[in-house]
Amino acid sequence: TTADGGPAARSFPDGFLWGTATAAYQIEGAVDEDGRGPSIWDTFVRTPGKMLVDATADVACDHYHRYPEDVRLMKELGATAYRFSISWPRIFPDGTGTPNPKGIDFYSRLVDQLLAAGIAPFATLYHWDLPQALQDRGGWTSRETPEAFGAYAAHVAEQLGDRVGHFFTINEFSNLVDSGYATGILAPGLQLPAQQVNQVRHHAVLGHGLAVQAIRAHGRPGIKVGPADNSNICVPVIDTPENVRAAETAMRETNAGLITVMLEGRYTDAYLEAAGADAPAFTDADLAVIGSPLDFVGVNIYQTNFYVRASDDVATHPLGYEVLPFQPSHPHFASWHHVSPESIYWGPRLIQSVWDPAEIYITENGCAATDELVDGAVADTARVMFLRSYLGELQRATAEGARVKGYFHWSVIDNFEWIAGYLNRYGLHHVDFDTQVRTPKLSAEYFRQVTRTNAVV
Ligand code: PNW
Repeated sequence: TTADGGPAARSFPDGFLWGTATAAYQIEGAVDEDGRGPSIWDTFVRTPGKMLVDATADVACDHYHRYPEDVRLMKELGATAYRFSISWPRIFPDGTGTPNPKGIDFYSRLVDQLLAAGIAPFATLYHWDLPQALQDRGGWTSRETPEAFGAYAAHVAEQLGDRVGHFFTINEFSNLVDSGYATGILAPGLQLPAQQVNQVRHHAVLGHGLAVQAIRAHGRPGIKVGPADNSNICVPVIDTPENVRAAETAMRETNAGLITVMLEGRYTDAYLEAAGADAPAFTDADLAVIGSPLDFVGVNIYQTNFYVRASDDVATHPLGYEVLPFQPSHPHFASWHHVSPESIYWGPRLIQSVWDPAEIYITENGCAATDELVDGAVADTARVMFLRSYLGELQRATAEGARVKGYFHWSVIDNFEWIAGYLNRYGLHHVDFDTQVRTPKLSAEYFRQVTRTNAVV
């Protein structure tokens, strides 16, 4: 409490950006319109045995036609920023070659609509929808893909870089790499041996670096760029100086092939040793590109990945940290993640203490719930609880000096949740997928109070 006994200020820094996030394939629909080419997700949803439930995103939220309404919903939330992704196969239907002007037109109209509503556009270049033509030539196993990604980034920066001030390169590197090419649970659904997976990982961070350079070369001066990674969040299970140091080491080493190499420009010794003969082929020139200076770190934070504590048993824990397994009874939301609000405190704090980036954005955070419409309303009390607890932890980070500049809630509307189809709802607004009617949930009202007061309420 404050000196006068009132509630302690739970405000965010002045100018903090409040936004929502989406991805092209999850909301747009219109998969055959205006010259869009097929992506690996169009293929994947039609491949028997891949989806948990039978669904496609051929229509999804029909956002391609309803974007003016969706921008209105964001404005009503009091949002000041919006993170969306650009569909590569709308811009280059074959992945490379001649750009399709109608593809860019859609995003150009969207950006104008956002700016007119006072909402800053933040564009993600790659949220998993690789042009199928590139997959047919090896996808991210081939060096052609990061190179094509750089060329695509250059074109987008030329076309939109006058109005879009912030770009994210790739969304969730480990899902692209490990879920796409190792476990095969996401598109393209492959299960490749370790060396090829490590090569895909290298190509993903190389593509990131090439895109960073392309955006700087082709966008307006001062344009900002960074990743939107789902870095592992390592939490000191009890806050002691030794455990915090252990968690810092765990942040570097459990993310060594991804955010660590992007921020440090080299693979850690432990990463290369663990990979052994399966290490990726790479050059020093690659590492220089991968380590291109960034303006910010964007990180999607839904949960704690590892609870860690210090260990001085070098035989079992040579890196000085021990990972504690989650208890089976640890509470869960309706989909894949644990309830772990401390993740959004420790994530920014440790990213800052380890790498000291100029700025940090929370590029996604949210939770799935069943969210049934009852008498025209959704009383999603679980999501309100989620927001209050996670935002409380984020506020604590900023109050202690973490340079977090904005927060993007996943998502503004229920949408196509990948292999779970339309089962897991993440929206602040409910979508009836038969009628496309959007209805604000109770959490939308809560979010409006947060944006209005710039504080946890
Ligand atoms: C992220 N997992 O995806 C994505 O960036 C979004 O596209 C997605 O809608 C959101 O989180 C909610 O799920 C993930 O199974 C999907 O671990 C699945 C997992 C992780 C992230």
